[in-house]
Amino acid sequence: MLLFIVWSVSAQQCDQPLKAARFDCHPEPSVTSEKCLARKCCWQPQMRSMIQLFKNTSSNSAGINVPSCYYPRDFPTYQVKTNEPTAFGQRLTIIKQQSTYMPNEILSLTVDLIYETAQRFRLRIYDSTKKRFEVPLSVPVIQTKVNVTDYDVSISQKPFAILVKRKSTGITLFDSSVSPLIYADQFIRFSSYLSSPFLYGLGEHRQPLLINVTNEWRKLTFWTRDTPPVQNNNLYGVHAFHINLEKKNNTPNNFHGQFFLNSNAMDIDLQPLPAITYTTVGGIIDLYLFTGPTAQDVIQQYWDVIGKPTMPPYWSLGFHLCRYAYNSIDNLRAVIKRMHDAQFPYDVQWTDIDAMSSHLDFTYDKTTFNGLPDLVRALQAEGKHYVNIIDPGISSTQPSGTYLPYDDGLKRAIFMTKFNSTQPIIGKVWPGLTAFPDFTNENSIEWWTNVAATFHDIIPFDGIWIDMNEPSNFVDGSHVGCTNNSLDNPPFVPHVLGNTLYAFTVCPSAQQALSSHYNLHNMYGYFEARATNLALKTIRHKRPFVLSRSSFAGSGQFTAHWTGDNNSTFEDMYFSIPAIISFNIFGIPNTGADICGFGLDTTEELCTRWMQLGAFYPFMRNHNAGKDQDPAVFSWTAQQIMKQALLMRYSFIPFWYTLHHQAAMASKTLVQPLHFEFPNDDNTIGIDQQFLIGRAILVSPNLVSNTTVVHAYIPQDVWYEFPSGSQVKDVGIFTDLDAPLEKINVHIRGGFIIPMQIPGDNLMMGRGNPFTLLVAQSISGNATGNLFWDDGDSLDSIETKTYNYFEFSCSLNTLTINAIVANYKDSPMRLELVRILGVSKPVMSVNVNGKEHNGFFYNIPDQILVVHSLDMDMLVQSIQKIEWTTAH
Ligand SMILES: *[C@@H]1O[C@H](CO)[C@@H](O)[C@H](O)[C@H]1NC(C)=O
Ligand SMILES: *[C@@H]1O[C@H](CO)[C@@H](O)[C@H](O)[C@H]1NC(C)=O
Ligand SMILES: *[C@@H]1O[C@H](CO)[C@@H](O)[C@H](O)[C@H]1NC(C)=O
Ligand SMILES: *[C@@H]1O[C@H](CO)[C@@H](O)[C@H](O)[C@H]1NC(C)=O
Ligand SMILES: *[C@@H]1O[C@H](CO)[C@@H](O)[C@H](O)[C@H]1NC(C)=O
Ligand SMILES: *[C@@H]1O[C@H](CO)[C@@H](O)[C@H](O)[C@H]1NC(C)=O
Ligand SMILES: *[C@@H]1O[C@H](CO)[C@@H](O)[C@H](O)[C@H]1NC(C)=O
Ligand SMILES: CC(=O)N[C@H]1CO[C@H](CO)[C@@H](O)[C@@H]1O
Repeated sequence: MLLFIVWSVSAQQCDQPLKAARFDCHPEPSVTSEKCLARKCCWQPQMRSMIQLFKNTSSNSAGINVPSCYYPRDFPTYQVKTNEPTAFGQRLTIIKQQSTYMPNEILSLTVDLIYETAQRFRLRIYDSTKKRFEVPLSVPVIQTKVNVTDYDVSISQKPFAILVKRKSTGITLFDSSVSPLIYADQFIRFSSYLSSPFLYGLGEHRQPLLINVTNEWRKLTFWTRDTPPVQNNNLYGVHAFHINLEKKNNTPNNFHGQFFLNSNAMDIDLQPLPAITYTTVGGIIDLYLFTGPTAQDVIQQYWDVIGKPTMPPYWSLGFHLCRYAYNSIDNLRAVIKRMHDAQFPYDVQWTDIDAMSSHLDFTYDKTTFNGLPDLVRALQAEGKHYVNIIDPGISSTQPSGTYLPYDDGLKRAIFMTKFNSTQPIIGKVWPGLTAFPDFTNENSIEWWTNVAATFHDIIPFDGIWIDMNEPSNFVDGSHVGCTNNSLDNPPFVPHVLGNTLYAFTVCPSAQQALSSHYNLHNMYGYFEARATNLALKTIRHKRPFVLSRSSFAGSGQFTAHWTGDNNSTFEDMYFSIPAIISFNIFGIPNTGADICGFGLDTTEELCTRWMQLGAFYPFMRNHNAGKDQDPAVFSWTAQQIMKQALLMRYSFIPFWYTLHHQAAMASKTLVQPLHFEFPNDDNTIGIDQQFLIGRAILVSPNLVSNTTVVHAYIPQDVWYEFPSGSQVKDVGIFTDLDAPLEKINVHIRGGFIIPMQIPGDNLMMGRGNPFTLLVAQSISGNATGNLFWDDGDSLDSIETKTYNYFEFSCSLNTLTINAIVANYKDSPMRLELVRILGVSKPVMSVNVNGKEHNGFFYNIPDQILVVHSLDMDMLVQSIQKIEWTTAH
């Protein structure tokens, strides 16, 4: 019977013995032979493998396996009708003779092949006659093609397919011939070969850094959703971007990237062929290929399209402290006092929704938080900063004339409206019934600025935390549900949590200024972050700090990010590392996780380990909903360890600040995996329990409870242990590093100079403190580094060139300090001490700017030269030198 069914479609056409090459013809749940054969596809039922049953992989995307219903070879698809060269490249029209299985298939399409740069190729496939929704992201528009590219594009006419190869190696980067293109109004599906089964990216999902589909079928869903970050669910953000490793014997490992510029709900399926399949319910096919060849190159090329990250204010690099349910100003005061008494460096105090009056945005509870404005001003007087939370749901039930955010919003008509109506769509969030601002409506910017400014007059907050902006809704769709039109219930629903597009959010049929919520849902957080960033600039005239939970490609231009409502477990601590590395790839490098865990109560051991790790997150915030977990609440011993971690972070801030500058100006990630720096060392593929800050600092945290060693990989290079400065002997191997509770393993890479500063009580208090340099020499005794410095808060320090920029270099026993730009002089920059690692011979004398300097010592066993008592003004705009002579 089974054979009969298979052969009934057409024996030859269904003969695909390579199961990894079968492409799913029925991605909806509960496929049957009848439904499959109705699509004229091949039916061969597959059992879930015993291994999967054994592993009990239960969730909605694990356990996906070989499709039972797959395309026959001759499944109807498009063929090229016309093909002509254009200024930007080539334009084809493709047609299909008959509809297949989805309603409203579009049978005539236009294909643009755009040769944008030598390393960037763009493929657009859209309806030849009717304009369709396109993602409102301002991407570069290229009118004229480049003549020389690193890629070759070829076209298959019949059936239509696109093939892209890397010229230098011949490796296939894209090949859509593997399965038929389906292009219907609400269902677009296409596939391509991958160059290897190794991918990075495709977020936001909780997953290890490396996506390895050597032996695995994987389904990832993209639809922003408020849910605890557990594996296999669609989460808060959408980033349909990945980096694919190209592996071929005897050629160096290259990387390329692929970005699907589409904001509709989608699934991305991966299978071991290896191949990728995109299934989206709207928009057009707008696909970018970036040819790297390094991973950093791919990331730069991607950020050229989506926008570079914002430069954060300097103070936001410090330690942030928050808690849900301080519940009273006395509790809040007690926390601030014990942090102060215990002398922890700390910069930013936050409050959560419990400080609001009845959970109303832009209010505070004048009873339980009586005196909050004064408390904020007192913090600010000490150089600290304050951030408050704002959710998008605006209460719609306050008496008219009493609640400006709603009244003014109604007047300006900036709320999302019900389908085919001018009435706001009403859902339910923390304050009860709420309307949802439409941040794609340009009038919403002025409204948001206006209500935020009014509140800023009461509490002068320094940054805004935008939460719940998936947007989250405690009732599905609205308080009266949704319509049953094709936006709310499309013919195909990706594998979203809750099985409908309106689960825990607003009806997709709701209307926004730019389009339906169906098309814009995934960008809700993006547009809110943009509006909030603009509002803060207008209100404070200073560099904005925004923290957003929901994000989309390009959100890094406006906001930082945290990984949402994790739990206090060692596993959650581990998953924070792949998440932060991935968000660096996504262009939101200023990311962190709730340190010590958000849900469940932490333990002293976990919180100690996590504070050590968190000291190396770009964004460092301890936040939770359980019992108190601020550092000052723990035992004396734990406090000392946490303080060490914080002092370590604060001493590296000049390095971090310079990295932020390079991210904003030159598209460099702050944090990256070992594999990106050591691409030809296969041991590094997928390492995600260790990471690099910039290119120079290797962090290897202990992520396992009750252990005192870390099994870590130290790549082949020169590495020095921090802070001791001794050189690591065993490199290029996995090794057990000593990691008792009081120690986080940190290594400095030879060849780099790290600018550091003596920490103050907070970053503003410490600004004028002396600087130090950590010089980690390479084998040949060389090293380079740089330092960017400005007032830390102005909007235009780059444009007006009101900053300082130094280049440091070390070679031939000489450290050169070159003040390239020295225009910011409001704060002293004195170099006090230099530590040079890897000085292999005893030092006899030291000269500073040609004069003998007696303030030095040489550590023989560890081969470290320390030059102290320098008191060197780095702002003297010239080249300054520190030289040393060694014994022969
Ligand atoms: C590409 O080649 C054409 C013809 O040779 C030339 O006119 C044009 O300037 C070149 N474009 C670029 C960007 O080099
Ligand atoms: C990828 O997966 C395969 C099959 O499960 C496994 O053998 C291999 O070690 C994995 N590779 C990496 C780099 O993790
Ligand atoms: C839109 O609303 C108008 C007036 O209420 C109604 O006549 C019309 O049928 C509605 N259209 C749709 C598509 O629901
Ligand atoms: C929505 O309409 C479809 C088709 O008209 C129907 O099958 C489905 O049951 C309806 N759903 C609801 C919730 O009314
Ligand atoms: C945290 O724990 C709760 C309760 O066990 C669970 O429901 C939730 O999914 C967990 N969250 C994560 C991120 O694992
Ligand atoms: C670690 O050791 C402590 C004390 O022996 C024990 O209570 C705890 O359960 C252990 N933690 C884990 C995760 O095994
Ligand atoms: C080290 O610096 C010297 C002098 O600047 C230069 O000649 C040499 O090429 C450098 N070596 C390396 C490995 O960069
Ligand atoms: C026990 C506990 O606190 N669980 C929480 C874990 O985190 C999720 C997401 O925030 C909460 O919903 C749970 O209540």
